[in-house]
Amino acid sequence: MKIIHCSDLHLDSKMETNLSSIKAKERKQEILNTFERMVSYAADNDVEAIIIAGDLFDSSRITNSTKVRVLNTIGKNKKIKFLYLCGNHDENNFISLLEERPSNLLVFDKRWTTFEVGNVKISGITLDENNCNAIYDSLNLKPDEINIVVLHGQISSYNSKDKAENINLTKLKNKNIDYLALGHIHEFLKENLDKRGVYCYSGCLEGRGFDECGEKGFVLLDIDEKSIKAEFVPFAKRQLVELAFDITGFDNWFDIEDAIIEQSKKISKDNLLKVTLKGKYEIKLDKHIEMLEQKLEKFYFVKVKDESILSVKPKDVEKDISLRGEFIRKVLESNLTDLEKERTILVGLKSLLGEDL
Ligand SMILES: [Mn+2]
Repeated sequence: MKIIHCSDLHLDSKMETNLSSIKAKERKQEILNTFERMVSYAADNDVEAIIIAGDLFDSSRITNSTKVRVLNTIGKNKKIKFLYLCGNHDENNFISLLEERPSNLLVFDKRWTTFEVGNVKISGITLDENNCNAIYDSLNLKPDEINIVVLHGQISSYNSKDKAENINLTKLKNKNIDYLALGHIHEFLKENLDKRGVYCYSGCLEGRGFDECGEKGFVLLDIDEKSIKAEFVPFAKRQLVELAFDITGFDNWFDIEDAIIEQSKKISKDNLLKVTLKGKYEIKLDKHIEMLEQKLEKFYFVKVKDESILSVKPKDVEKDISLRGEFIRKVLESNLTDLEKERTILVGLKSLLGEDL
């Protein structure tokens, strides 16, 4: 029997951090499309249940069109049970405002609730300040059953007092859990919980910002009479990719561009790309960041971030008796940070040369 574990879809996210408003709208639709595509995958592959481990929506404000599409998708796939646990972003408004809930949309609440799917018992609880310390003692799972537990929060191994979003892994050991389906962290992670079970974050379905780089998708659980096999399925329409490039030792900008363009060839143009320049460069290197961005325009989105640092050593200018040399020596001797020294020298030199700042 098959079950999907997903989480952190954050439907209706604004997506405006990097993108133009047109692309932000498009990306917003794509996240919803990926949710629908996942449900089609489930229908085509005889998946019996989809566990949504929180943060289906980004905030309590949900547009009507998104609500209608989600409800339609659930409603027209009656063979699939949707087991939904609210996350810290959901605020329960989706469920509480529904006039009629599709019969296959099953919702966990603030007490332990257990749903049966085939031979599997799936238990979950929405954490809050009142229940977060008591959930461990009140969880009783039978050793001879296959048990999945659903939670949304940050794992920790210690008992932190009142933080409702903390999940104490130590206290979940030896509780007869076979698979702990987690939401909250946007990256896939699967580790052993104890001798019997594993804990797993599915990660989000689509990355939104460059803090969510790499493959995104869901976890497919394949369950027989005794055990659960869990496999990550990459499913995102687009990935966010960061390409770090060290420019140390280059004295020609065009060589840097060529090398970056060469490296970018292995990245699909459907992805969002961030190129980060690292390392140190010398004053004679003339950088053309915007030109590089234009040359990488085939990507769905591209930005070049310059984190490289100007390297001017005192000995480079010790014999320079011009105003320029005197200026650089003064800056290098100052108490400024390396980054501030770099900026000051660049601005100062441009000004000495009479260029626009
Ligand atoms: Mn989330």
